[in-house]
Amino acid sequence: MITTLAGGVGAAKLLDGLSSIVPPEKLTIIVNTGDDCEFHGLHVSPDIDIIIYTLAGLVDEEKGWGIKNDTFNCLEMLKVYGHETWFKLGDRDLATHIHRTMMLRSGYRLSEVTKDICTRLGLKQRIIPMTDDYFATKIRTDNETMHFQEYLVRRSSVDVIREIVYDGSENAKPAPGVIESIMEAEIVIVCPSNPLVSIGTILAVKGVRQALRETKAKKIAVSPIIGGTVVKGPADKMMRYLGIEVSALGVAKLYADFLDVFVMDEVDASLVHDVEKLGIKAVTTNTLMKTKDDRVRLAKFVLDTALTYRKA
Ligand code: FO1
Repeated sequence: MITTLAGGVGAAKLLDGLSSIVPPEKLTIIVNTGDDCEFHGLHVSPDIDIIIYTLAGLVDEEKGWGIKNDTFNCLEMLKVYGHETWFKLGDRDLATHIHRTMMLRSGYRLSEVTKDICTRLGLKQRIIPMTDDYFATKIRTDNETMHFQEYLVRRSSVDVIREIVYDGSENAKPAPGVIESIMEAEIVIVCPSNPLVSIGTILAVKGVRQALRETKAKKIAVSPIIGGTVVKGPADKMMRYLGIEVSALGVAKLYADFLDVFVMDEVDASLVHDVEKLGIKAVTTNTLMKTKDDRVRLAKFVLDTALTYRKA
């Protein structure tokens, strides 16, 4: 069994590669829900949807989120009615949020709704939200505290960050299957996602970090930082503002208490020695995933490395 910790676009690409080589029933994907937000009365789970749409072949590949060839008629009409439309929800995408919200209002948990959406879209991988409980990632600046989507999308990540707030983390319990899938896995893969607001949120859910320390699984992570910058998203800016070294080494330090193996890009080969001083085996390869072949090649590399290191 392979269990993965995942954020949005970067994770979805690696998971797409993994899905080409791992039977779906052997793959569990634990997904960040700190980005979840309510828009127009609907519960939107961006990272869950990015992963589901990617694995179902529905995603808008250019943007990495949303559904390909979607239209935005509903949003245009909402704008006529004076509603804010900075978060671009396509017409077909809206159907997912309507379905999710209806099920949640009928009393189903987010994990049950996610399973239902996966089944209806023909996915056999086990996709689990990190928690069924309220959990919202918020960004504190000098003047205000705002939801992560407001910081990321509405304000294009321009603000100076003072603190990341994991609102709800004190009460949020892991969703059914989260701890079990970590404890029972042979390999746990930490996807190349934002270490603070995608993976950091999952690690902030009660018991997850402890499970990662205790599991007998081989734990391997792929760095989202390549040569000091990020492929997509604000991870580098966020790390800088919070005084964390913006490098693969900075990411490795955040995972050092549980990680066995760290996969970095070839351009970061000079950091191998420093990562290994943390007690983590460091390996390098080309980690950019521009094509489907890149996704499959990196997924194979991660699996082979985890298995090789197990035998050593
Ligand atoms: N990202 C944007 O930059 N702009 C958007 O308008 C936007 C809409 C959106 C709608 C549905 C969805 O599932 C994701 C969407 N995203 C959008 C992506 C999302 O904000 C982030 O990339 C993730 O939360 C981070 O993983």
